[in-house]
Amino acid sequence: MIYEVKIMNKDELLKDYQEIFGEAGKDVFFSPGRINVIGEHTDYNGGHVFPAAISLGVYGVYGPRTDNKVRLYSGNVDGDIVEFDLNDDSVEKDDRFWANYFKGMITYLRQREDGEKINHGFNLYVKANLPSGSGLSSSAAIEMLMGIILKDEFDLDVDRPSLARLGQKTENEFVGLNSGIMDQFACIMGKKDSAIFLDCNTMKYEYKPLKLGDYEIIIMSTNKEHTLADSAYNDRVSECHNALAKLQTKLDIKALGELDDNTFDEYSYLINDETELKRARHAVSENGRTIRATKAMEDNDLEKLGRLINASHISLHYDYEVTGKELDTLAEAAWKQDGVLGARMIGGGFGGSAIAIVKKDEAEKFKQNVGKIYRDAVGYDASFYDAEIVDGTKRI
Ligand code: GAF
Repeated sequence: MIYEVKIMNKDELLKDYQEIFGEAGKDVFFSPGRINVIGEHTDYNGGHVFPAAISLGVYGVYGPRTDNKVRLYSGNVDGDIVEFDLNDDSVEKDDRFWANYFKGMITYLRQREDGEKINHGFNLYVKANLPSGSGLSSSAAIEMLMGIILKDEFDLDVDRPSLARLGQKTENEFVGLNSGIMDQFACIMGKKDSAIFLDCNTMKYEYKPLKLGDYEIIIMSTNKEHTLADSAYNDRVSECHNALAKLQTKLDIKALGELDDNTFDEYSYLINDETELKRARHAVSENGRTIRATKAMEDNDLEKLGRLINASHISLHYDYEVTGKELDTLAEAAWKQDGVLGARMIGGGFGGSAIAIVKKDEAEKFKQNVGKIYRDAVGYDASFYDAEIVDGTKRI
């Protein structure tokens, strides 16, 4: 299955809003999903990441209300309007779980110093061209959509990195996923045709133009949702924290991301648990690869970039054990095709998506060949997207 990315039209979205809420909407916003060139499961380990915002994401149409009700309607989920009071910070436990990403952001923004500026309710129509559970950060896109809408409409004094932090807090404390900062940061700080080289230890970042010459990035979705992987994700976070605590008995470090491969090697004897050792080894080696890959791209050494991307997948398979049959099938099929520099899984893993860097004139053949190998091995279709690299969450 090969998907055209459907860029939605503002008038169409305003018309939908009018039909749902029976009045005219005020403003329209777009919040992108993300890919990650390299640097997986490094963010919560204080390492580097290299993500970019994409033209697949979530649209939102906002309209103010005079009461305290928040009324949400999703154009992608079958169901009624989700309604709650602005002051209600309870966590939904029903099938409208997606509403929690909005609720978390509202709750935490209202708790800030100028939070009382959010003094009336609103209607919000959301429509995504990004499939949920595709590993392209639909949840972070929603959180940042809500963040920018509240900042703009209520004139809040909050900067974009702080909104990213509140999105992470929503995941960690409201939803229960102990994720890092990468997804929210990529969605809200994205820049057209650039990736963000972010040090998650210091939060220093630099935009690097994605200079791929004759090559392009193809997104490959397994069409296997990764939502059930939340507990396995949290296990990985704890295993890394345990490994870090063991290293801290001899090393003065705050995060695994502070270690290079050699120092890790010398002190790895302290990690007396095989699983924790493998997890930490991935976190440290992936951080090194991310720094080297970014440099390789700056130096126009695309073949080296591709090899490091492949090595990332291998490490995520053997040491981090988050790939699975679907993602391995896509990466391994991609590696065998003509004109491919590199391919790997992205995001949390266990399903979701992978990327490949492919020569533009081989792209169509690539999708046909990899699509067939995947269908034969897995029994259903993968999807391929040609997304563009775009700016972060904004009013359109
Ligand atoms: C998920 C998380 F939300 C991110 O914080 C990051 O850890 C990623 O998995 C793995 O790199 O997308």
